[in-house]
Amino acid sequence: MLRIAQVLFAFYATMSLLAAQETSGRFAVVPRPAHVEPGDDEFLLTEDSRIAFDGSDETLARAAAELGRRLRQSTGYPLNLIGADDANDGDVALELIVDPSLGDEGYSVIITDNRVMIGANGGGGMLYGIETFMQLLSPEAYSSSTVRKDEWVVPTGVIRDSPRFAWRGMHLDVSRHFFPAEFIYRYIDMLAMHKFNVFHWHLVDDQGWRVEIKRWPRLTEVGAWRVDREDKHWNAREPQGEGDRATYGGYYSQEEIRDIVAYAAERRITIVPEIEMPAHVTCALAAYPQFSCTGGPFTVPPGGVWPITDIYCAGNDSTFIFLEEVLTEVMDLFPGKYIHIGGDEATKTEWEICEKCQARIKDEGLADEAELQSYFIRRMEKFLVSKGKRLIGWDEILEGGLAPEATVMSWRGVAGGIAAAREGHDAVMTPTSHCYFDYYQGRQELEPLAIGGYLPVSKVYAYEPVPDSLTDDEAKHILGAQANVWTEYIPTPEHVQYMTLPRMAAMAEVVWSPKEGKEWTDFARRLRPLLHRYEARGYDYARSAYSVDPAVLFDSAGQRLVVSLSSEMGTGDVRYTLDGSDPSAASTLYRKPIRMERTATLRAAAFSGAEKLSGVTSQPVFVHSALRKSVTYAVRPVRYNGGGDGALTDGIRGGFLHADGRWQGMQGRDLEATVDLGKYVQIRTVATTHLQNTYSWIFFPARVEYLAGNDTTEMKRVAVFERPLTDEHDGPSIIEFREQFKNLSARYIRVKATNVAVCPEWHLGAGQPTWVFLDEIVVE
Ligand code: TNX
Repeated sequence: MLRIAQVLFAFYATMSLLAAQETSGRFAVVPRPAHVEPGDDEFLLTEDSRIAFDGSDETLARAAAELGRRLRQSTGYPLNLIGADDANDGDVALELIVDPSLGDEGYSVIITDNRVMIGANGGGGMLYGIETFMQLLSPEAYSSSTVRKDEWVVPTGVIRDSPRFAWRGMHLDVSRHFFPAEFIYRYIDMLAMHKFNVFHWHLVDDQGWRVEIKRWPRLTEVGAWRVDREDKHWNAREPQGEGDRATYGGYYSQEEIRDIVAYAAERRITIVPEIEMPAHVTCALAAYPQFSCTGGPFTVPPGGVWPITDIYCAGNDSTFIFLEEVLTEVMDLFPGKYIHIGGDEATKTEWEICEKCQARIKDEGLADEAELQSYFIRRMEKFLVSKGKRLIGWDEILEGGLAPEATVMSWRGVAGGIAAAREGHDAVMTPTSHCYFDYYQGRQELEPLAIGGYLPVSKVYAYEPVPDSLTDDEAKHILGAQANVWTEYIPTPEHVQYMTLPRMAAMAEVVWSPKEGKEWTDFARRLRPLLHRYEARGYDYARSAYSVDPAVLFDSAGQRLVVSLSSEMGTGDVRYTLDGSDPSAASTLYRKPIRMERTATLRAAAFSGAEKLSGVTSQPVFVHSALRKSVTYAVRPVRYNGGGDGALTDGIRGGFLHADGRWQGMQGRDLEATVDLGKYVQIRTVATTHLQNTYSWIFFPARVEYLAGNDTTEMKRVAVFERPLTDEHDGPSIIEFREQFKNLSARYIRVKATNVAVCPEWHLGAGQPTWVFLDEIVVE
């Protein structure tokens, strides 16, 4: 205690004011610490460095062992453990201090030119202090094999740090795809590295039951296995048929779970298990159909199920006895305070016609099925509370009235969290808009198939968990935030890492670091060494934040299209080509917006020296006669009308993402657009593009016609294209129609795209209206 105070005094006295104003200066710690005072000297960790601590304290002994283990691994130095009083120049000292302002999880790291001191009130803070110290070394400190160096340089300075929120969560869905126990350990390491303290383990969903329950063995014997349709798109997987063997899946034994829980606890991570109810449980009903309203039979679905109508029967008392027995074993495995009971997305059509459910509604004086769900959750809460636990559930548990002590996880936006906090309930924020790591993190054409959406790392970073509309008292109920990793489209551990890193780092900063001083460019700068730490650990991670985003703009002064290039990271050299070739380290360096003189495809990537940091972004730009000419529609598109009225003649075509803000789409009817070229001109070519993505009910047009004329009332058909209807699902694909003319002059060009009109027999939406899409009418 005394020693730290003395050093601190000396240190502050010599520190320059300028350095103090710097936020994170020479330190590249993620999440950003609350207070950083950079020095201007360095400490050298060498072969002679030792770890000093008071050996009679068990917390310190454990922390010292952990720090020693980690440092030995990468440096190869002996790092002997010594008593606190033997500490000398060049050593790293761990000390328990008494500093209420740091709380249970806070710590300080003080580095002078001859000593490192990590101080905390207890074990939690000490672990975080060690993690921070590790990040002050070069990234190879995270390597599991020895990196030979004579010395490891650590910048001097003082860090005092404690977290902003108590709930710093990461979730993982192991039902949609199962990941073996060894990956769960790795995932916990990833969380620990980012100072998360909650692992929300989504153990149950329709597609697989993943936790061994001894009293109800068929939950895993049957419920953990499904027919293997991994070769098909998630939403195009046929249910298990007669004679199909359910071979795909897996589960965690109770023994494995106990070991994982202990491993997490050593890293100060509490596991919150999620046992879904009353919906998202087809796997449980496949094992025990007696707990459904209909009695089944059911099979474990190998892919998407929507809507979810096969749910637990709420009228049957044995359902509750079953669930209580399941939860009893779950509570025995997971010592944490919270049990997550799901509660989301229950379609209650079976309850509406189930005699037992209706009898329950009557007997309990409930108004409707929404209140029956509320009854269900309250009943489970009573049970959990009687065992000293707390219930947490998705925001649907607000419907029909919230159980008395429940905590709400707000996912459908933030309204659920706000409502809960106003009612005096705790809430954890996890809105899809900022927290869904199953969404795309970069340009779709450069990313592996994902569920949809767009959540780049900078948007995660921008998230603020406490809504403005809450009073200070209400805001106290916002425990923190969490990112969710749903795995419908994430089949492997490597892919989980790719989807979570580095977005997890941004979320870590949202929940750990102070709101003040948040700045994207500062984070982006600290992200680079973090990515090198990922490499040292052997983690797969996404470089999507480096990829180049083009913005095509019309320069009205110069009357031409210009393209400006940027990336989220804003670092690295952007290089590009206009001849269709792949950019290399020798290609033109981007300095200022590029003027487009003619139709070309701009291809760009980020480089650091000779190393290519990103994928190649392709942006075709069309410089043609209809550019910026006015367009009128027979019926104006409404929902998909990206770019407004000028979008069909803005020089840019829509891409694979139907909601990319470029496409014009029409549902259930044809799309007809007419371009006014302004004067009578000779026309050599007309071309249009169209999108198909049957999963989103978008089909290529059945027929496309081009008409030309000098007057909109008298137009002549000049080209026709027919397109057979696809007889199977087709993900995002784009088709171009193009017609060349020898002798055509006109002022108006009309494009008529005939909609398929209704989804075919084989489609989930059979008989429902389809979309037809069109972008850029190119006229040359
Ligand atoms: C909604 S979030 C779900 C999950 C899906 C997820 C996909 C929530 C409570 N329910 O079942 O996996 O969307 O993004």
